Amino acid sequence: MNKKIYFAGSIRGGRDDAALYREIIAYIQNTDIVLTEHIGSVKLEDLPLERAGDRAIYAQDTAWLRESDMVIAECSTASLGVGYELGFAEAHGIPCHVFWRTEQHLSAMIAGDDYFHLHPYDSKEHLFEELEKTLGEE
Ligand code: 6K6
Repeated sequence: MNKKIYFAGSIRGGRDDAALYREIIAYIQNTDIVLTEHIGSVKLEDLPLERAGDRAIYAQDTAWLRESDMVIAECSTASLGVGYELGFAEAHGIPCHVFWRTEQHLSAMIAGDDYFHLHPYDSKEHLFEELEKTLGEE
């Protein structure tokens, strides 16, 4: 309960799954704190961090990563930023849970790294079941 969760999802990698990110964020917020609620936002250009520029985004996100208890990444839409965040979190010893739809191809650099807890899913119901178990674990 009340863990600080860094939710990671694609932004410049593509926003096709933005609505799914919003649902995942809302689900996590039933029990825990999401540091990165903006990942589900609709209009990125309206948000203060995007206007602040890339250095400010990097500084804020790495600070949030350092203070997080767990990273939950939705990787169905490939994203350089999410891959970087997972590597950063591993280097800092933060538990990382990676979710992706089985019809997508997860990068071998994530799928082949035993540090990551992998959660392939084939339906939304399956995704939320896995998420519930994950949030109850630590
Ligand atoms: C505001 C609302 C949504 O986006 C913004 C401004 N841009 C970013 N703000 C915060 N974090 C960002 C932003 N752009 C990328 N990131 C971080 O990288 C997020 O934590 C995502 O998990 C990840 C996405 O990377 P790309 O390569 O898909 O952009």
